[in-house]
Amino acid sequence: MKLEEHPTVKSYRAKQAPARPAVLEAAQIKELARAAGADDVGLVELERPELAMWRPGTEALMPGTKTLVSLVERLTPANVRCPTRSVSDKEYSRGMHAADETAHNLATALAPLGVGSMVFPAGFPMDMSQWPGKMWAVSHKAVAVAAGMGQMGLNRMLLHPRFGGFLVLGTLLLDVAVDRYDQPVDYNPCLDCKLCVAACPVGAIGKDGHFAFVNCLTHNYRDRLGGFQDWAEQLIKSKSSADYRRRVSDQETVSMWQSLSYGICNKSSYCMAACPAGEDNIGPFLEDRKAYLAEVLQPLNDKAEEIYVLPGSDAEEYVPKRFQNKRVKQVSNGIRPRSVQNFLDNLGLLFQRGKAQDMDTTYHLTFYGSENAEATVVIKEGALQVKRGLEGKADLHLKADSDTWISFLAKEKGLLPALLSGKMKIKGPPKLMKAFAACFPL
Ligand code: B12
Repeated sequence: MKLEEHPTVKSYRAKQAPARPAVLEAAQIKELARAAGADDVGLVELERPELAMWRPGTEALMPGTKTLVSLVERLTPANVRCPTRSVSDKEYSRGMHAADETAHNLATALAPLGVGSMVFPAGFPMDMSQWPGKMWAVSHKAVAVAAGMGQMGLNRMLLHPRFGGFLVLGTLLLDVAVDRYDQPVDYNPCLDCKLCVAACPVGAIGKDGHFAFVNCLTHNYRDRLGGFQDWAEQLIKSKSSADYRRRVSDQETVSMWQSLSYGICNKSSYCMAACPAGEDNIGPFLEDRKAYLAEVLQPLNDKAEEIYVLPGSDAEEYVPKRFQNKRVKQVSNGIRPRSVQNFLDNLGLLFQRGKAQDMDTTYHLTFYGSENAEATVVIKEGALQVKRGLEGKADLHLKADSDTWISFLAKEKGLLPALLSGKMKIKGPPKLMKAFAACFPL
Protein backbone atom coordinates (compact mmCIF):
# COMPACT_ATOMS: atom_id res chain seq x y z
CA MET A 1 0.00 0.00 0.00
CA LYS A 2 1.27 3.47 -0.83
CA LEU A 3 1.64 5.78 2.18
CA GLU A 4 -0.95 8.19 0.75
CA GLU A 5 -3.52 5.35 0.63
CA HIS A 6 -3.11 4.38 4.30
CA PRO A 7 -6.38 5.05 6.24
CA THR A 8 -4.59 7.11 8.92
CA VAL A 9 -2.89 9.28 6.29
CA LYS A 10 -6.15 9.72 4.36
CA SER A 11 -8.03 10.65 7.53
CA TYR A 12 -5.30 13.17 8.45
CA ARG A 13 -5.36 14.76 4.97
CA ALA A 14 -9.17 14.98 5.03
CA LYS A 15 -9.21 16.85 8.36
CA GLN A 16 -8.20 20.44 8.70
CA ALA A 17 -5.47 21.04 11.29
CA PRO A 18 -6.68 23.52 13.92
CA ALA A 19 -5.55 27.05 13.16
CA ARG A 20 -2.69 27.71 15.56
CA PRO A 21 -3.07 31.05 17.32
CA ALA A 22 0.08 33.21 17.35
CA VAL A 23 -0.87 34.53 20.76
CA LEU A 24 -3.44 33.19 23.21
CA GLU A 25 -5.61 35.25 25.51
CA ALA A 26 -4.52 34.98 29.14
CA ALA A 27 -8.12 35.35 30.32
CA GLN A 28 -9.17 32.33 28.27
CA ILE A 29 -6.37 30.13 29.63
CA LYS A 30 -7.19 31.14 33.19
CA GLU A 31 -10.87 30.36 32.69
CA LEU A 32 -10.00 26.94 31.27
CA ALA A 33 -7.53 26.32 34.13
CA ARG A 34 -10.17 27.05 36.75
CA ALA A 35 -12.63 24.80 34.95
CA ALA A 36 -9.90 22.15 34.90
CA GLY A 37 -9.69 22.31 38.71
CA ALA A 38 -7.11 25.00 39.56
CA ASP A 39 -7.69 27.00 42.75
CA ASP A 40 -5.51 29.75 41.32
CA VAL A 41 -3.50 30.21 38.16
CA GLY A 42 -0.74 32.53 36.92
CA LEU A 43 1.15 32.91 33.66
CA VAL A 44 4.79 33.70 33.05
CA GLU A 45 6.95 33.80 29.93
CA LEU A 46 9.93 31.40 29.90
CA GLU A 47 12.08 34.37 28.87
CA ARG A 48 11.57 36.06 32.28
CA PRO A 49 15.06 36.77 33.75
CA GLU A 50 14.17 35.18 37.13
CA LEU A 51 13.70 31.85 35.35
CA ALA A 52 17.04 31.94 33.50
CA MET A 53 18.55 29.02 35.45
CA TRP A 54 15.57 26.77 34.62
CA ARG A 55 15.36 27.76 30.93
CA PRO A 56 17.79 25.18 29.48
CA GLY A 57 16.17 22.30 31.39
CA THR A 58 12.68 23.41 30.38
CA GLU A 59 13.65 23.84 26.73
CA ALA A 60 15.19 20.37 26.75
CA LEU A 61 11.90 18.95 28.06
CA MET A 62 9.75 20.68 25.47
CA PRO A 63 11.60 22.57 22.74
CA GLY A 64 9.71 25.73 21.81
CA THR A 65 8.22 26.33 25.26
CA LYS A 66 7.08 29.95 25.50
CA THR A 67 4.74 30.13 28.47
CA LEU A 68 4.57 28.48 31.89
CA VAL A 69 1.19 28.09 33.58
CA SER A 70 1.51 27.94 37.37
CA LEU A 71 -1.35 25.95 38.90
CA VAL A 72 -2.27 26.08 42.58
CA GLU A 73 -4.03 23.20 44.36
CA ARG A 74 -5.26 24.08 47.86
CA LEU A 75 -4.74 21.69 50.74
CA THR A 76 -7.04 21.41 53.73
CA PRO A 77 -5.22 22.99 56.71
CA ALA A 78 -6.87 20.74 59.34
CA ASN A 79 -5.59 17.65 57.57
CA VAL A 80 -2.06 18.96 57.09
CA ARG A 81 -1.92 20.00 60.75
CA CYS A 82 -3.05 16.65 62.09
CA PRO A 83 -0.22 15.04 64.12
CA THR A 84 -1.29 11.64 62.80
CA ARG A 85 1.00 11.35 59.81
CA SER A 86 -1.35 9.23 57.70
CA VAL A 87 -4.01 11.98 57.72
CA SER A 88 -1.51 14.68 56.82
CA ASP A 89 0.33 12.62 54.20
CA LYS A 90 -2.86 11.55 52.47
CA GLU A 91 -3.84 15.19 52.00
CA TYR A 92 -0.44 15.96 50.54
CA SER A 93 -0.50 13.06 48.09
CA ARG A 94 -4.13 13.83 47.17
CA GLY A 95 -3.03 17.38 46.36
CA MET A 96 -0.13 16.15 44.23
CA HIS A 97 -2.41 13.90 42.19
CA ALA A 98 -5.00 16.66 41.87
CA ALA A 99 -2.37 19.16 40.65
CA ASP A 100 -1.27 16.70 37.95
CA GLU A 101 -4.89 16.00 37.03
CA THR A 102 -5.66 19.71 36.69
CA ALA A 103 -2.61 20.25 34.47
CA HIS A 104 -3.64 17.27 32.35
CA ASN A 105 -7.25 18.54 32.06
CA LEU A 106 -6.00 21.95 31.00
CA ALA A 107 -3.69 20.39 28.39
CA THR A 108 -6.67 18.45 27.01
CA ALA A 109 -8.80 21.60 26.87
CA LEU A 110 -6.07 23.54 25.03
CA ALA A 111 -5.29 20.84 22.45
CA PRO A 112 -8.30 21.59 20.16
CA LEU A 113 -7.05 25.20 19.98
CA GLY A 114 -3.83 23.92 18.43
CA VAL A 115 -1.78 24.54 21.57
CA GLY A 116 1.05 22.11 22.31
CA SER A 117 1.69 21.52 26.01
CA MET A 118 3.44 19.29 28.52
CA VAL A 119 2.55 18.54 32.13
CA PHE A 120 5.56 18.78 34.42
CA PRO A 121 4.83 16.43 37.37
CA ALA A 122 3.91 18.10 40.65
CA GLY A 123 6.30 15.99 42.71
CA PHE A 124 7.43 12.49 41.93
CA PRO A 125 8.35 10.73 39.66
CA MET A 126 11.63 12.53 39.06
CA ASP A 127 14.62 11.82 36.84
CA MET A 128 16.42 9.29 39.06
CA SER A 129 19.35 9.03 36.62
CA GLN A 130 20.47 12.33 38.18
CA TRP A 131 20.47 11.07 41.82
CA PRO A 132 22.06 12.27 44.06
CA GLY A 133 21.86 15.52 42.11
CA LYS A 134 19.10 17.77 40.92
CA MET A 135 16.41 15.51 39.47
CA TRP A 136 13.84 18.05 38.29
CA ALA A 137 13.99 20.48 35.38
CA VAL A 138 11.25 22.85 36.50
CA SER A 139 11.10 24.50 39.92
CA HIS A 140 7.40 24.98 40.65
CA LYS A 141 8.11 27.52 43.39
CA ALA A 142 10.27 29.72 41.15
CA VAL A 143 7.62 29.59 38.40
CA ALA A 144 4.84 30.36 40.89
CA VAL A 145 6.67 33.39 42.32
CA ALA A 146 7.30 34.80 38.84
CA ALA A 147 3.67 34.07 37.84
CA GLY A 148 2.31 36.10 40.76
CA MET A 149 1.05 33.19 42.88
CA GLY A 150 2.83 34.36 46.05
CA GLN A 151 6.25 34.85 47.60
CA MET A 152 8.70 32.56 49.37
CA GLY A 153 8.27 32.45 53.15
CA LEU A 154 10.80 31.80 55.91
CA ASN A 155 9.60 28.17 55.79
CA ARG A 156 10.89 27.93 52.21
CA MET A 157 7.39 27.52 50.82
CA LEU A 158 5.49 29.52 48.33
CA LEU A 159 3.00 31.50 50.43
CA HIS A 160 -0.15 32.49 48.56
CA PRO A 161 -1.86 35.74 49.67
CA ARG A 162 -5.07 33.82 50.51
CA PHE A 163 -4.14 30.18 51.01
CA GLY A 164 -0.74 30.75 52.66
CA GLY A 165 1.47 27.66 52.40
CA PHE A 166 -1.38 25.14 52.32
CA LEU A 167 -1.02 24.21 48.69
CA VAL A 168 0.85 22.17 46.18
CA LEU A 169 1.97 23.47 42.82
CA GLY A 170 1.79 22.21 39.28
CA THR A 171 3.21 23.65 36.05
CA LEU A 172 2.00 23.29 32.46
CA LEU A 173 4.42 24.15 29.65
CA LEU A 174 2.86 25.82 26.57
CA ASP A 175 4.32 26.34 23.11
CA VAL A 176 2.46 29.61 22.51
CA ALA A 177 2.86 33.13 23.81
CA VAL A 178 0.09 34.83 25.79
CA ASP A 179 -1.20 38.40 25.47
CA ARG A 180 -0.72 39.25 29.15
CA TYR A 181 1.70 37.80 31.68
CA ASP A 182 1.50 38.09 35.47
CA GLN A 183 3.96 39.86 37.77
CA PRO A 184 5.12 38.82 41.27
CA VAL A 185 2.92 39.74 44.24
CA ASP A 186 4.22 43.04 45.64
CA TYR A 187 4.39 41.96 49.31
CA ASN A 188 5.43 38.83 51.16
CA PRO A 189 2.57 36.98 52.92
CA CYS A 190 5.16 35.64 55.42
CA LEU A 191 4.56 37.24 58.85
CA ASP A 192 8.06 36.34 60.07
CA CYS A 193 6.40 34.80 63.17
CA LYS A 194 9.07 32.04 63.24
CA LEU A 195 6.51 29.33 64.03
CA CYS A 196 8.02 27.21 61.24
CA VAL A 197 11.35 27.46 63.07
CA ALA A 198 9.68 26.33 66.31
CA ALA A 199 7.80 23.50 64.58
CA CYS A 200 10.59 21.89 62.56
CA PRO A 201 11.50 18.66 64.36
CA VAL A 202 15.10 18.67 63.08
CA GLY A 203 15.91 22.38 63.45
CA ALA A 204 16.38 22.69 59.69
CA ILE A 205 14.87 26.18 59.41
CA GLY A 206 17.01 28.96 60.87
CA LYS A 207 15.53 32.20 62.24
CA ASP A 208 17.86 33.97 59.82
CA GLY A 209 16.52 32.08 56.78
CA HIS A 210 19.21 29.37 56.74
CA PHE A 211 17.96 25.99 55.55
CA ALA A 212 19.75 22.79 56.59
CA PHE A 213 18.62 20.89 53.51
CA VAL A 214 20.17 17.53 54.34
CA ASN A 215 18.72 17.43 57.85
CA CYS A 216 15.21 18.01 56.48
CA LEU A 217 15.73 15.36 53.81
CA THR A 218 17.18 12.71 56.15
CA HIS A 219 14.15 12.79 58.46
CA ASN A 220 11.37 13.64 56.06
CA TYR A 221 12.41 11.25 53.33
CA ARG A 222 13.10 8.25 55.55
CA ASP A 223 10.75 6.13 53.44
CA ARG A 224 11.77 7.69 50.13
CA LEU A 225 14.80 8.10 47.86
CA GLY A 226 17.99 7.57 49.90
CA GLY A 227 16.01 6.51 52.99
CA PHE A 228 14.77 3.54 50.99
CA GLN A 229 18.33 2.82 49.81
CA ASP A 230 19.48 2.73 53.43
CA TRP A 231 16.60 0.40 54.37
CA ALA A 232 17.58 -1.97 51.55
CA GLU A 233 21.16 -1.98 52.83
CA GLN A 234 19.97 -2.72 56.36
CA LEU A 235 18.19 -5.77 54.96
CA ILE A 236 21.39 -6.98 53.32
CA LYS A 237 23.52 -6.32 56.39
CA SER A 238 21.16 -8.15 58.77
CA LYS A 239 22.53 -11.52 59.87
CA SER A 240 19.14 -12.86 61.06
CA SER A 241 15.52 -11.77 61.59
CA ALA A 242 16.41 -10.77 65.15
CA ASP A 243 19.31 -8.66 63.86
CA TYR A 244 17.02 -7.01 61.27
CA ARG A 245 14.50 -6.18 64.00
CA ARG A 246 17.26 -4.60 66.07
CA ARG A 247 18.10 -2.37 63.11
CA VAL A 248 14.57 -1.67 61.86
CA SER A 249 11.54 -1.72 64.15
CA ASP A 250 8.32 -3.45 63.09
CA GLN A 251 6.65 -0.03 62.88
CA GLU A 252 9.34 1.16 60.49
CA THR A 253 8.98 -1.91 58.29
CA VAL A 254 5.22 -1.47 57.95
CA SER A 255 5.67 2.26 57.41
CA MET A 256 7.89 1.42 54.43
CA TRP A 257 5.19 -0.95 53.15
CA GLN A 258 2.60 1.83 53.49
CA SER A 259 4.77 4.34 51.64
CA LEU A 260 5.41 1.91 48.81
CA SER A 261 1.75 0.94 48.56
CA TYR A 262 -0.03 4.27 48.98
CA GLY A 263 2.46 6.87 47.80
CA ILE A 264 4.20 9.69 49.53
CA CYS A 265 4.63 9.38 53.28
CA ASN A 266 6.73 12.17 54.73
CA LYS A 267 7.79 12.17 58.35
CA SER A 268 6.91 15.85 58.79
CA SER A 269 5.20 18.79 57.13
CA TYR A 270 5.20 20.77 60.36
CA CYS A 271 6.67 23.86 58.65
CA MET A 272 3.54 24.03 56.49
CA ALA A 273 1.22 23.04 59.37
CA ALA A 274 2.33 25.76 61.80
CA CYS A 275 2.25 28.62 59.30
CA PRO A 276 -0.54 31.20 59.89
CA ALA A 277 0.14 33.14 56.68
CA GLY A 278 -2.63 33.89 54.19
CA GLU A 279 -5.97 35.68 54.53
CA ASP A 280 -7.86 32.38 54.99
CA ASN A 281 -5.61 31.20 57.84
CA ILE A 282 -4.56 34.28 59.79
CA GLY A 283 -7.79 34.76 61.82
CA PRO A 284 -7.19 32.36 64.74
CA PHE A 285 -3.54 33.49 65.00
CA LEU A 286 -4.55 37.17 65.25
CA GLU A 287 -7.53 36.62 67.54
CA ASP A 288 -5.90 34.43 70.20
CA ARG A 289 -2.19 33.73 69.75
CA LYS A 290 -1.96 31.58 72.90
CA ALA A 291 -4.79 29.30 71.79
CA TYR A 292 -3.28 29.06 68.29
CA LEU A 293 0.04 27.90 69.72
CA ALA A 294 -1.70 25.41 72.02
CA GLU A 295 -3.87 23.98 69.25
CA VAL A 296 -1.52 24.04 66.28
CA LEU A 297 2.11 24.07 67.42
CA GLN A 298 2.07 22.22 70.73
CA PRO A 299 0.62 18.90 69.51
CA LEU A 300 3.37 18.74 66.86
CA ASN A 301 6.10 19.61 69.37
CA ASP A 302 4.74 17.12 71.91
CA LYS A 303 4.32 14.24 69.50
CA ALA A 304 6.36 11.23 70.60
CA GLU A 305 8.16 10.03 67.51
CA GLU A 306 11.39 8.80 65.99
CA ILE A 307 13.49 11.56 64.42
CA TYR A 308 15.94 10.39 61.76
CA VAL A 309 19.34 12.05 61.82
CA LEU A 310 22.76 11.67 60.29
CA PRO A 311 25.35 10.75 62.92
CA GLY A 312 27.24 13.90 63.91
CA SER A 313 24.71 16.28 62.33
CA ASP A 314 23.37 19.47 63.87
CA ALA A 315 19.97 17.76 63.96
CA GLU A 316 21.28 15.02 66.25
CA GLU A 317 22.34 17.66 68.74
CA TYR A 318 19.20 19.79 68.35
CA VAL A 319 16.46 17.21 68.98
CA PRO A 320 17.18 16.19 72.62
CA LYS A 321 17.79 19.82 73.61
CA ARG A 322 14.50 20.98 72.16
CA PHE A 323 11.98 18.11 72.53
CA GLN A 324 11.19 15.77 75.40
CA ASN A 325 9.23 13.10 73.56
CA LYS A 326 11.18 12.80 70.35
CA ARG A 327 13.93 10.17 70.08
CA VAL A 328 16.77 10.41 67.60
CA LYS A 329 17.70 7.46 65.45
CA GLN A 330 20.95 7.55 63.51
CA VAL A 331 20.54 6.61 59.85
CA SER A 332 22.13 7.18 56.46
CA ASN A 333 20.23 9.18 53.85
CA GLY A 334 21.80 7.30 50.96
CA ILE A 335 23.56 10.36 49.56
CA ARG A 336 26.86 9.12 48.12
CA PRO A 337 28.40 11.56 45.67
CA ARG A 338 28.77 9.78 42.33
CA SER A 339 31.51 12.06 41.02
CA VAL A 340 33.84 14.81 42.19
CA GLN A 341 31.62 17.30 40.35
CA ASN A 342 28.57 16.00 42.20
CA PHE A 343 30.50 16.11 45.52
CA LEU A 344 31.40 19.78 44.98
CA ASP A 345 27.83 20.65 43.90
CA ASN A 346 26.37 18.96 46.99
CA LEU A 347 28.68 20.52 49.62
CA GLY A 348 26.26 23.38 50.29
CA LEU A 349 23.39 20.94 50.79
CA LEU A 350 25.32 18.77 53.23
CA PHE A 351 26.81 21.62 55.30
CA GLN A 352 26.24 21.57 59.10
CA ARG A 353 26.76 25.12 60.20
CA GLY A 354 26.65 24.24 63.90
CA LYS A 355 29.90 22.33 63.48
CA ALA A 356 31.57 25.31 61.84
CA GLN A 357 30.86 28.05 64.37
CA ASP A 358 34.48 28.36 65.58
CA MET A 359 36.20 27.67 62.29
CA ASP A 360 38.16 30.01 60.06
CA THR A 361 39.80 27.59 57.66
CA THR A 362 40.65 27.56 53.96
CA TYR A 363 40.88 24.20 52.20
CA HIS A 364 42.35 23.56 48.79
CA LEU A 365 41.10 20.42 47.05
CA THR A 366 42.87 18.95 44.01
CA PHE A 367 41.41 15.93 42.23
CA TYR A 368 43.10 14.07 39.41
CA GLY A 369 42.68 10.81 37.48
CA SER A 370 39.36 10.09 35.81
CA GLU A 371 38.14 13.58 36.87
CA ASN A 372 40.31 16.66 37.18
CA ALA A 373 39.07 19.46 39.42
CA GLU A 374 40.34 22.11 41.79
CA ALA A 375 38.29 23.87 44.43
CA THR A 376 38.70 26.19 47.39
CA VAL A 377 36.43 25.67 50.36
CA VAL A 378 36.33 28.42 52.97
CA ILE A 379 34.56 27.64 56.24
CA LYS A 380 34.31 30.66 58.49
CA GLU A 381 32.10 31.31 61.54
CA GLY A 382 29.33 28.97 60.47
CA ALA A 383 29.34 29.98 56.81
CA LEU A 384 30.51 28.06 53.75
CA GLN A 385 31.97 29.25 50.47
CA VAL A 386 32.88 26.88 47.64
CA LYS A 387 34.86 28.31 44.72
CA ARG A 388 36.27 26.58 41.65
CA GLY A 389 40.06 26.78 41.34
CA LEU A 390 42.65 27.33 44.06
CA GLU A 391 42.38 30.74 45.69
CA GLY A 392 44.21 32.33 48.63
CA LYS A 393 46.43 30.53 51.11
CA ALA A 394 45.30 27.09 52.23
CA ASP A 395 45.42 25.84 55.83
CA LEU A 396 45.09 22.33 54.41
CA HIS A 397 45.59 20.97 50.91
CA LEU A 398 44.00 17.65 49.96
CA LYS A 399 45.18 15.95 46.77
CA ALA A 400 43.31 12.82 45.76
CA ASP A 401 42.76 10.46 42.89
CA SER A 402 39.10 11.12 42.07
CA ASP A 403 37.98 7.45 42.04
CA THR A 404 39.71 6.83 45.39
CA TRP A 405 37.99 9.90 46.85
CA ILE A 406 34.54 8.78 45.69
CA SER A 407 35.11 5.24 47.09
CA PHE A 408 36.30 6.79 50.36
CA LEU A 409 33.14 8.93 50.64
CA ALA A 410 31.01 5.85 49.93
CA LYS A 411 32.83 4.11 52.82
CA GLU A 412 34.06 1.44 50.41
CA LYS A 413 37.71 2.42 51.00
CA GLY A 414 39.26 3.34 54.38
CA LEU A 415 41.28 6.50 55.02
CA LEU A 416 44.46 4.67 56.01
CA PRO A 417 44.70 2.42 52.92
CA ALA A 418 43.99 5.45 50.74
CA LEU A 419 46.79 7.43 52.41
CA LEU A 420 49.22 4.50 52.36
CA SER A 421 48.60 3.88 48.65
CA GLY A 422 49.57 7.50 47.97
CA LYS A 423 46.28 8.09 46.15
CA MET A 424 45.25 10.57 48.81
CA LYS A 425 47.64 13.11 50.30
CA ILE A 426 47.02 15.71 52.96
CA LYS A 427 49.29 18.72 53.50
CA GLY A 428 48.35 20.41 56.76
CA PRO A 429 47.24 19.47 60.29
CA PRO A 430 45.10 16.24 60.23
CA LYS A 431 42.72 17.81 62.77
CA LEU A 432 41.62 20.22 60.04
CA MET A 433 40.63 17.23 57.90
CA LYS A 434 38.56 15.94 60.83
CA ALA A 435 36.92 19.35 61.20
CA PHE A 436 36.09 19.31 57.46
CA ALA A 437 34.49 15.86 57.71
CA ALA A 438 32.39 17.00 60.70
CA CYS A 439 30.87 19.80 58.58
CA PHE A 440 29.71 17.39 55.86
CA PRO A 441 28.49 14.14 57.46
CA LEU A 442 27.63 11.36 55.01
C1 B12 B 1 13.94 19.67 46.23
C2 B12 B 1 12.61 19.75 46.89
C3 B12 B 1 12.56 19.52 48.25
C4 B12 B 1 13.83 19.31 49.06
C5 B12 B 1 14.50 20.67 49.33
C6 B12 B 1 13.51 21.75 49.74
C7 B12 B 1 13.96 23.18 49.53
N1 B12 B 1 13.56 24.04 50.44
O1 B12 B 1 14.65 23.52 48.56
C8 B12 B 1 13.26 18.57 50.32
C9 B12 B 1 13.34 17.09 50.10
C10 B12 B 1 13.96 18.87 51.61
C11 B12 B 1 11.80 19.03 50.28
C12 B12 B 1 10.97 19.02 51.36
C13 B12 B 1 9.66 19.51 51.33
N2 B12 B 1 8.95 19.85 50.24
CO1 B12 B 1 9.70 19.93 48.49
N3 B12 B 1 10.25 20.06 46.69
C14 B12 B 1 11.44 20.05 46.16
C15 B12 B 1 11.35 20.33 44.64
C16 B12 B 1 11.58 19.03 43.91
C17 B12 B 1 12.31 21.41 44.13
C18 B12 B 1 12.51 22.59 45.07
C19 B12 B 1 13.14 23.80 44.42
O2 B12 B 1 13.07 23.98 43.23
N4 B12 B 1 13.69 24.70 45.22
C20 B12 B 1 13.99 26.07 44.83
C21 B12 B 1 15.28 26.21 44.04
C22 B12 B 1 15.83 27.62 44.11
O3 B12 B 1 16.17 25.40 44.60
P1 B12 B 1 17.30 24.66 43.76
O4 B12 B 1 18.22 25.57 43.10
O5 B12 B 1 16.59 23.65 42.93
O6 B12 B 1 18.17 24.01 44.95
C23 B12 B 1 17.60 23.65 46.13
C24 B12 B 1 16.89 22.35 45.96
O7 B12 B 1 16.58 22.14 44.63
C25 B12 B 1 17.84 21.31 46.50
N5 B12 B 1 18.71 20.46 45.64
C26 B12 B 1 19.70 20.83 44.84
N6 B12 B 1 20.38 19.75 44.44
C27 B12 B 1 19.78 18.66 45.00
C28 B12 B 1 20.10 17.31 44.94
C29 B12 B 1 19.27 16.39 45.61
C30 B12 B 1 19.61 14.94 45.61
C31 B12 B 1 18.10 16.82 46.26
C32 B12 B 1 17.14 15.85 46.88
C33 B12 B 1 17.85 18.19 46.35
C34 B12 B 1 18.70 19.09 45.73
O8 B12 B 1 18.66 22.01 47.36
C35 B12 B 1 18.69 23.38 47.10
C36 B12 B 1 18.58 24.13 48.41
O9 B12 B 1 17.36 23.98 49.05
C37 B12 B 1 9.86 20.83 44.50
C38 B12 B 1 9.12 20.28 43.26
C39 B12 B 1 9.56 21.01 42.04
N7 B12 B 1 9.87 20.32 41.00
O10 B12 B 1 9.62 22.21 42.05
C40 B12 B 1 9.16 20.37 45.80
C41 B12 B 1 8.29 21.38 46.53
C42 B12 B 1 9.06 22.65 46.65
N8 B12 B 1 8.15 20.77 47.85
C43 B12 B 1 7.03 21.02 48.43
C44 B12 B 1 6.68 20.59 49.74
C45 B12 B 1 5.26 20.79 50.14
C46 B12 B 1 7.64 20.03 50.58
C47 B12 B 1 7.43 19.51 52.01
C48 B12 B 1 6.39 20.18 52.89
C49 B12 B 1 7.10 18.02 51.86
C50 B12 B 1 7.22 17.23 53.12
N9 B12 B 1 6.17 17.07 53.88
O11 B12 B 1 8.29 16.77 53.35
C51 B12 B 1 8.86 19.71 52.57
C52 B12 B 1 9.07 21.14 53.08
C53 B12 B 1 10.50 21.49 53.38
C54 B12 B 1 10.78 22.98 53.31
N10 B12 B 1 10.43 23.73 54.34
O12 B12 B 1 11.31 23.44 52.29
C55 B12 B 1 6.10 21.81 47.52
C56 B12 B 1 6.01 23.25 48.04
C57 B12 B 1 4.62 23.85 48.01
C58 B12 B 1 4.68 25.26 48.54
N11 B12 B 1 3.66 25.69 49.23
O13 B12 B 1 5.63 25.95 48.33
C59 B12 B 1 6.80 21.64 46.11
C60 B12 B 1 6.70 22.84 45.18
C61 B12 B 1 6.14 20.41 45.45
C62 B12 B 1 4.79 20.75 44.83
N12 B12 B 1 4.52 20.25 43.66
O14 B12 B 1 3.98 21.45 45.36
N13 B12 B 1 11.45 19.45 49.03
